Amino acid sequence: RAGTRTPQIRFSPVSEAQRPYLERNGTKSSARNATFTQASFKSSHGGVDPPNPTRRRTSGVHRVVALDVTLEPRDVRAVGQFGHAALVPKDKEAEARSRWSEGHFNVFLSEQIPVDRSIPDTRPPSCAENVVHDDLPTTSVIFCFVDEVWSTLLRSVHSVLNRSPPHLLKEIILVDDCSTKEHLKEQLDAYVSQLPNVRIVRLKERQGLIRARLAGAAVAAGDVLTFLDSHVECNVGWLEPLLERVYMDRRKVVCPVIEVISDKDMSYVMVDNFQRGIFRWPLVFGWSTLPKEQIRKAQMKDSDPIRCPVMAGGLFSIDKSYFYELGTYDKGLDVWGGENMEISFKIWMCGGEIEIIPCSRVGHIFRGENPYKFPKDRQKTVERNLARVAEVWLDEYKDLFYGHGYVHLLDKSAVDVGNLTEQRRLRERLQCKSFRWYLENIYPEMDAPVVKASGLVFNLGTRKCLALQNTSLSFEVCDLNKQNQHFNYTWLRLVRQQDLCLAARAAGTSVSLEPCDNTKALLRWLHKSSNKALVQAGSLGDSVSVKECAPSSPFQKWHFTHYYAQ
Ligand code: LR7
Ligand code: MN
Repeated sequence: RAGTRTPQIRFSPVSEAQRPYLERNGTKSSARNATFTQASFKSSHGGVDPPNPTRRRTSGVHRVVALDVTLEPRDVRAVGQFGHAALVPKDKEAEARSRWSEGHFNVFLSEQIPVDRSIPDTRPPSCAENVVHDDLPTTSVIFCFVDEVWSTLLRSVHSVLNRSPPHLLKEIILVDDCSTKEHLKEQLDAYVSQLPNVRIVRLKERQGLIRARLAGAAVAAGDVLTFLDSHVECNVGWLEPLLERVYMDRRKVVCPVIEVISDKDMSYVMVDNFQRGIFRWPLVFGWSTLPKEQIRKAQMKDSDPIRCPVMAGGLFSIDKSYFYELGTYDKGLDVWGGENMEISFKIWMCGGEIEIIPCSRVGHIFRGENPYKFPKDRQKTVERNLARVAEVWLDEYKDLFYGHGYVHLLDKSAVDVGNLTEQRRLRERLQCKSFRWYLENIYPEMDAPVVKASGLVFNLGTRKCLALQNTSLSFEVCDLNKQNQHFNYTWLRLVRQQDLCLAARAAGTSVSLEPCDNTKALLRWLHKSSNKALVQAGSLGDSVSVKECAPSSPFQKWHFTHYYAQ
């Protein structure tokens, strides 16, 4: 089997002769010229502080070209070579099917494919014009894994060894998050001991990917941390463009284009250009194509960096000292999920940037299910992580998170999100901007009204409006100028005027007013609208009292002046 033979490894200190990676661009600019100093900026800009003291202003001098290992693969006739789809022979189909659950992808096929197979160079042609500096920072590549499949873990490692300039690759750190599979013990130690600069950190207890990454970062010696999932294939020239951006500005956190390695046939599939990472409520990650208008206006080339409101999470490079400046991840996040949102909001709100670099491409096996166990319930783990993120970073917008299916998390007796003091203090200390600023400036396309409806609350039966007199409710002739007739209908279904909310104590009693409290179910009102004009509130009666719902009664139909969202 091709996959199990030890491939050739090209890894040694860089020498001039051994640099097919970097091609001189003709210019004679020295490395020192490339370093931008604060003082020189000030003197050439009339004493004005630079926008970012770490930003470099000169361009690089080298082109990034393909490595020969990619162009001339060992064993050209092997299965899956060149990133082609592989086929399971008819008589092996049952075996392939039975092994699927080992990794929730075609584990059988992966094992047939060389661990150092070649894949197509999918970089946009315009990347050929891109140049990088010859004094880029070094990086530590960190793979954390739990019970990863042998062949994919090795293919991930070999793709880094074979396609990274040795002088930029400080080391590869494998963090074993307390795996139980036998092949990840002595067998892995033995294999890794033959590889240059690859080390294993073993965690005694299962930590989850967030704290496992931190264990890797803690021992990393490179200038930049590069995190990767443990089932990837780095493409030619993937590393230099990432390091170049970090070198230009250490507050840039950069991601490769994440391409698809098919879970079924292991083929390497190129993805569309101009994709960026976004989220939808309730903090669900997704991809979206940049608006055509924006591409045209900015005259963007397909090789230009793409600013992303959020990152996918698994594949990125970040300056090591900047990572620590940002307080790394919230260490209270468990196992899987939410950490991509946390670090994304933190980066943008606290002065950094997230970019996808189209000239850097890495394939990833997207799996339908997590192939490992969650120590606690999966759903509960992920939602608790997200609630931590919402509580620290979302300000008044956290109601949108809870309002989109997570109201139950507000019941503090049922869910313990843990202590958030440290996270909130960090946000304070870094003087991070508000979530509102983030939405307006980084993700303006996001439709995120803080309330669902507002204005006067018109009753179709009395043809009057709700009004707050002292601390009790009454009907008044509608008047937009009267502030006591203005209410908000929130994402958590509260009908509120400042700090007071309508409460439904019991059927037959009048509607009372109580201090607003998102955790109290008796303050929540169901307000459905099949179309925006006609509205039916569950239980407000004609004397502003609570009654049995009577869907046909006009006295139970209500209408707000403005609707922002359904
Ligand atoms: O307890 C764990 N300990 C671990 O070490 C759980 C996982 N892990 C390892 C695991 O072996 C793997 O190498 O952590 C890595 C990521 O886990 P995956 O591959 O199960 O995650 P994913 O690819 O399904 O999910 C994406 O979202 C995650 C949210 O926590 C992480 O940020 C993943 O890194 C991230 N993956 C990507 O961004 C790749 C592109 C996917 C997309 C979109
Ligand atoms: Mn993954």
